[in-house]
Amino acid sequence: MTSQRQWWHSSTIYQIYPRSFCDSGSKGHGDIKGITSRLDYLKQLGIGTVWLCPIYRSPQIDNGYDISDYYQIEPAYGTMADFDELLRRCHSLGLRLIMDIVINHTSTEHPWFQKALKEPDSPERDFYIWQEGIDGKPPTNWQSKFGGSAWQYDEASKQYYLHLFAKEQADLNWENPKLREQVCDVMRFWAKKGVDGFRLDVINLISKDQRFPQETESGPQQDGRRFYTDGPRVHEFLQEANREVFTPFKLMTVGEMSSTTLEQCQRYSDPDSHELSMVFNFHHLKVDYPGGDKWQLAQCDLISLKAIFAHWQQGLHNVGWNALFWCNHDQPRIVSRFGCDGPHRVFSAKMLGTALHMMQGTPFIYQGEEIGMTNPKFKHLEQYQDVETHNIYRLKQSQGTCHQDLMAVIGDRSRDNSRTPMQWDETPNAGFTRGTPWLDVAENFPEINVKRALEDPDSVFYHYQKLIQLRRDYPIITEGDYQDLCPEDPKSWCYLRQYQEQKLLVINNFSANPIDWQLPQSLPQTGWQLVCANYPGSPEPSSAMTLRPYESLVFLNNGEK
Ligand code: TEU
Repeated sequence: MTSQRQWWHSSTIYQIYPRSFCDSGSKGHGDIKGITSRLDYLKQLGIGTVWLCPIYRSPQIDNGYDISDYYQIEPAYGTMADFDELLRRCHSLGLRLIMDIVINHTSTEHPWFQKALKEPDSPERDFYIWQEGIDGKPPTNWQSKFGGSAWQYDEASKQYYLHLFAKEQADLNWENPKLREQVCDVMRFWAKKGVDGFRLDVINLISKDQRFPQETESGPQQDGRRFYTDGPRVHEFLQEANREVFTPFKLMTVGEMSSTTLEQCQRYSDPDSHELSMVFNFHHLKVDYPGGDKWQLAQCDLISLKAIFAHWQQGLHNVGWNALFWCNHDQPRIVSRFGCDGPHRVFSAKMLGTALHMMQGTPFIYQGEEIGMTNPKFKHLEQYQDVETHNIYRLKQSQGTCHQDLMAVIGDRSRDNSRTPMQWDETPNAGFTRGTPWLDVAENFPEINVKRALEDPDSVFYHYQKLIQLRRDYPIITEGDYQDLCPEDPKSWCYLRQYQEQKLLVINNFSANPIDWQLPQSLPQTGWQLVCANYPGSPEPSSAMTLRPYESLVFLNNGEK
């Protein structure tokens, strides 16, 4: 890699899910004006960049990941003037703004798809992926990520179109150069407005194997994905987009990579490849999926989690660039998942933040994570709104799983766990809206909310603020290498970062019990300075220490003799 540091190497990014962030009125869902009204709060947290989930016009089947017009703002969220004002306010506060762009598919309400459907001879027909069925069955046995076949039959033309997600999200045909031009035009439009970059939705799925083979293997991950994940022309397509848009407009880009590999991500994010700035991968968020199945319950396997981070930290060091994240709008809340959302909530939320933020990469904070928001533990199926949750419920129920078991697994795994409204204060609806919220607010909002967090110097908020500041203050966090000090320990996660003469030691107790811990003989026994902790009065590291439940300690050693 040609190492040249860019602003995003040391920036921390905050993800906003507009529907659930802040309603400036009484509509019941968030809007752009609501976001603008909260920028001072984000500035106080210390983040450098905002990632805005889709705010384009959309029928909202998948909350905006089904775009019907890339050039318009969704009216429910406001107007283009509201967006321009948001961007201006971000920049005037010294915050950057990156947009989420969904270009693997469009809504079936997009005029391109409507034309493709109604005028099969139009050029737009080939903007999508159409195939003949085989003996009255879909062209392949590929499965949609949201359950069921990935193909939808069109009676009029007697052909099927591909949808890797909901049937209302038709996959675009990137083989068509005219379509690629249109996509570049869309990105150029937003770049010209002055946005600072893009988060590219499922970008490693854009190139499909044109032979459209059948899946012949079985298992939860054997759903046809190997024929379109990191597909044959994906690097070529990204290099083209980079040449046309990303480089000319100096954009930062983060690609969402579904079921990818380290080798692929080295290519995507190596500056010499001229593709993307960085990558999200999800391997660390599958350590509680038994056999790769999201819809089966299991605990976090810490040994596997550490092995995955070591693989990615070392594999991208001096090669490409990682995005670091625990949470997003598709994942359950991390404190409920790998921490404790009961008595140890605050300690475990801080520990998880520290474990992640002290690694190499660009950290992403998902709204509410910085105050330790939890899964809502909904009791009724009707409380869930997510298209995936309802599809899976229907599918599993038809296969014989009982309601109670389904509610347990959805309670842990539904994407709505992270989509409940942001908890601002203790007033009705947590201060999120003056109307009826589109998704219920978690019942714990009187205790867990921004107002209380800001009043409490020991809150998760101030710990995250500190983590963000440490990244600014200590280049070792951005630059250092990574070594796991106890990969086989099932309860603690301790790693060492080294940069020039400096060492950063990060010690985390991942359990609710005290554990003994020893400073390895191979490390200096003195000279450690505490830079971050989640309990008061923390000692120097030593050969015999007891770590308290979910304790987390970070020490710096400047290597002075
Ligand atoms: O998600 C891609 C994706 O594959 C997952 O995170 C997905 O939600 C999960 O595998 C389902 O179990 C992106 C967006 O982040 C998500 O919100 C969209 O629904 C999806 O793409 C389609 O655009």
